[in-house]
Amino acid sequence: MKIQSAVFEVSSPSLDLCPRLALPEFAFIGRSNVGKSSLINMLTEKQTLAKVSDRPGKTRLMNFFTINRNWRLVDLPGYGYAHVAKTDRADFNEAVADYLVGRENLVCIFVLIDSRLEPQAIDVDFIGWLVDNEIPFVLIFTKTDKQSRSQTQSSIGRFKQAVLAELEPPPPIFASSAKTKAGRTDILNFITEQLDENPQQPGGSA
Ligand SMILES: Nc1nc2c(ncn2[C@@H]2O[C@H](COP(=O)(O)OP(=O)(O)OP(=O)(O)O)[C@@H](O)[C@H]2O)c(=O)[nH]1
Ligand SMILES: [Mg+2]
Repeated sequence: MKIQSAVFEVSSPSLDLCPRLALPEFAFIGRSNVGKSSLINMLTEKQTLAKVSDRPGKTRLMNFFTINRNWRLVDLPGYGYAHVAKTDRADFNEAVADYLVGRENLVCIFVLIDSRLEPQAIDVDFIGWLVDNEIPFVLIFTKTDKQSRSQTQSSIGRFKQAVLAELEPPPPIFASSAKTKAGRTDILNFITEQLDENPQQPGGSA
């Protein structure tokens, strides 16, 4: 897919203030600093579209970006940072939980995982929360430029074994680097397939 336009639309603190439902949405979530905003900039090839920072907790609101005028990327606040609400299993922003459970035009949730780390409790808990709520997701292992390809592959292997072994069907998995653009084509192709299966609702409401 060619990205012809990528435009910031709105930031929202809560589900009821999110933009109208008309366009299919693809949301990015993961631990603070895992690289969500950087990945959005890499996919759109607009380095200043989403705000990137070394300081964890940069993204505090749900940020909506309209792509090619007919679908959206959504940059969600990271979990594992201050100002979060406790749920049974996970520790993250309450508005994000409302969005993930209740957003009707949400096509796909990309959960970002740092490819360099052993499975982290916070990610395992978050994935457990998605599974408990029967919310499908896709995994993207980030920052692969920081290590060798074989280190990334063994890290993904350990994650599959420790966290995903009982998941049926297993989630799709991608590996990415905002620096080298690794994963860009695969992720955009996946989004294209999903858009074909979930076309824009003509005159979508709300
Ligand atoms: N080398 C390298 N650095 C990356 C990559 N992705 C992100 N970073 C760096 O990691 C830091 C955090 O990136 P962000 O994109 O702001 O992370 P985030 O997940 O949006 O963080 P929050 O908004 O705080 O939740 C920044 O210093 C980025 O430059 C990557 O693929 N490779
Ligand atoms: Mg961010």
